[in-house]
Amino acid sequence: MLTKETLKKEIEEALYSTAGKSFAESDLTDKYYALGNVVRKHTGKIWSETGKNQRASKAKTVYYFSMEYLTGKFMEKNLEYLGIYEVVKDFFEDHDICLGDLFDIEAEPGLGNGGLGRLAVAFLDSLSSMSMPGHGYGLRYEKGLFKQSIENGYQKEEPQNWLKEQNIWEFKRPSEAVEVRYGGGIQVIPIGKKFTFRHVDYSIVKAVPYDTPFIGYKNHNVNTLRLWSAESTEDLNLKEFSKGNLCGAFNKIDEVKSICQVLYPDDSYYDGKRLRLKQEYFLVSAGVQDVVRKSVNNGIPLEELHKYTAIHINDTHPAMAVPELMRILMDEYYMEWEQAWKITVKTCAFTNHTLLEEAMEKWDISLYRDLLPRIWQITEEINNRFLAELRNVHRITSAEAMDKLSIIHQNTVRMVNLSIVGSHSINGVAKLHSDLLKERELRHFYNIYPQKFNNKTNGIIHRHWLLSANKNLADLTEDLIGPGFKTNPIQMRELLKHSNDKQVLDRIMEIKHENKKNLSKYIYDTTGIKTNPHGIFDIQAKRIHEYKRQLMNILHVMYLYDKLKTNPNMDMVPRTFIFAGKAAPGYYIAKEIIKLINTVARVVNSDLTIKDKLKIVFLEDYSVSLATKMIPAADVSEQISTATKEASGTSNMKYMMNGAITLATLDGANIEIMKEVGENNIVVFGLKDYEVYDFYQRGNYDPQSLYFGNPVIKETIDKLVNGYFRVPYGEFQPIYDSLVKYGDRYFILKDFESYMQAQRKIGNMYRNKYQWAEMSLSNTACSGAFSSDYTIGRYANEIWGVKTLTPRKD
Ligand code: 26Y
Repeated sequence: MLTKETLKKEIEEALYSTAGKSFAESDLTDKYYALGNVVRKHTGKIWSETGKNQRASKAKTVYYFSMEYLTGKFMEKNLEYLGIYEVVKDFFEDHDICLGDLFDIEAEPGLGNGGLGRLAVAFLDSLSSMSMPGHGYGLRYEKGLFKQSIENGYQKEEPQNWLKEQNIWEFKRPSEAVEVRYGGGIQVIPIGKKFTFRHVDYSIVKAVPYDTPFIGYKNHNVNTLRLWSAESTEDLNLKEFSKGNLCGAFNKIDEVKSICQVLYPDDSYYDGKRLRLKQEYFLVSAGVQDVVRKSVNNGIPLEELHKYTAIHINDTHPAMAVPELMRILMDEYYMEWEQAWKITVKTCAFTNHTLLEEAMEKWDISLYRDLLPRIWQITEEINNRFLAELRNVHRITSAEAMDKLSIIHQNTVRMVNLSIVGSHSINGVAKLHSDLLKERELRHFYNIYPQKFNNKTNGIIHRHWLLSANKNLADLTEDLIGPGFKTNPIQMRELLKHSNDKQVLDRIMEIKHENKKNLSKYIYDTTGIKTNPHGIFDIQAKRIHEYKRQLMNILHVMYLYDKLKTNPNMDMVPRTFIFAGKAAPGYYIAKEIIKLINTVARVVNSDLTIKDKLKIVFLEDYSVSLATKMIPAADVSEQISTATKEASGTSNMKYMMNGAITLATLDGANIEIMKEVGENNIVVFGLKDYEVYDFYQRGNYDPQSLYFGNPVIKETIDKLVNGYFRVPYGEFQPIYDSLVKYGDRYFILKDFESYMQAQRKIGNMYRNKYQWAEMSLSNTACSGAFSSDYTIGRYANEIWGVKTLTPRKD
């Protein structure tokens, strides 16, 4: 137990060593670093003990490979998970310092785009909190996802320089650096009747690991997130330098450094860039080399690697882990192909996160071969043997099937195919998504490898989204059902016993109101917009993408505004529609949608005639921290993607946990949310998956007939182009065209009527306070099933074969 007195001493000592100042002399930033040092010290011993325990037990360990990690800030979480939050808070309060102000100093690492990166962090959190041996590998991007600002309604991007100040959570480990090789050629060297392959004339990039401790929740366990950074092996090119060519002397270094310069900001459009391929191989090669080295050092026989080690491939981005592991086993440990292949497939597992065709990675052979000649050779051989297996074992004769299955196709390497062939497990991220993989998108693979396919519905960190983000709701829950739900969140169902208790329902509404007031203040401070916390807070915060249909949301707001204009005394619950999210910098229509939201917001928010019944807010620079402020304040959670397009969604689960009512299409995990909470506690609308596929198949979707046939739709859509919003001529023409001229790919017009109806239903339900509060309580109560602890339990059991390892204290 850390007492306040000991803490005081530790902070004072840390201040002397990190800032050379006494407590009285130090400023807030000094104190933040000193506190960080204290946390590092308390973490260090547990970290070392966890490592020793894991190595000594030789317990099976999973290595999670991901190009993205959206960690959020660490200080608050680390204090909570170490169990020292209260004493630290107490100590600083004694000095009139609010912990929140200290937390604000930390830069947030935005090393991910959205759902996939946040899920990776949830998994590390759960692995560590359940004392399972599991560690992450990723890249230490110098610049995370760009910082978004809104200027004149448009998105502006700036580099996010999260490493500008010192990052106290990372530990550089130069002695564990490895070499990654690019380019060059392959020599075939005969040895007796066999061959070995020698990679020659390659260039080397040094991969230096930076480790961040991932602390488990009050369980004396600390795992590791290892992020690799690229360094040049030579300081500078001396030849060029001595010739006086200073630029040339630094060229190579710049080229090397570019590998970890920046995270690609696209999460739905694959564009085959050479630097991205370099990044992916950098992660994979450094990581797999590290895994093999650790195994060998720990006395694990490589012939049995799969019994001790699992490698997880988070979407196809790290798919080259398959040929890289083959390369190491064969070229460095002289294993035969057949044996290496068995081990590789048993070691690797793969998660698919999207069905969108345009997000599928397919590398040009020429690029792949030139940059990674040995990986190309191995990939080609994997494919040759796979095609032979299809013919000889699976007796496939259809050219169409062969064509769909082949890893190499029309001068490209299909990374989904490589991942499936090289893994023993392929999972989707929600039931519908996994079913669609089996029945549609990957059915040819399912036909030959049915046993590989499975579902693992995503999950969220309930410790973050409930215990930390909504302390009042967590406290109420604890008062009502005891503390068991904190480590076993399914117990939250016991809240249902209190569904009819008016006192409890009053308290639920009170807590929500408090949260809304806090968000209102944030909105006012950052945008100057006044919002009414007595009305409905309706939130859609996520990446801006056509399939997520922020456009449908804002079109409905335009419709409401029109109704209010015609009838300013219309009896309606005041509503605030809140948006947040980044658009990929090259995604033109998505950026236009941001401009549209801000344009509508400017007109509506300044219109005094509608008496504050409608407000629209776009909060800039969405991040984990901002989500933490927004989600607890939501009454309505907008999860309105076109059916079949959102693989799972995870924010849907976070809102549910915080008692928001989901306004949902039957897509992704929304379907499972409905099953958990019951049809009466969610509002669903829109086309179903099979209806969408039906339209595709028949090719008979006709948005124009809806446009011309439905006056409400026509009048609303026409406002995009008829000068109503006083924007430059043609500004929103592309949006209009996407709906009316180019076929409305995401069925916005088709679903519009039923979306309006669903919104009407929401408005009516909100008028009945106790009915609403009861629904809210049910949502929180039933959300425990979506804790990532359960998801990880299933990955561990059914895919990885990883078990809880009781922590040991030395
Ligand atoms: C290849 C490149 C263009 C690319 C980069 C990032 C492709 C995809 C991504 C990220 C995808 C992503 O975040 N997908 C989301 O994963 C979540 C976690 O499984 C799902 O909940 C969500 O539905 C899905 O869109």
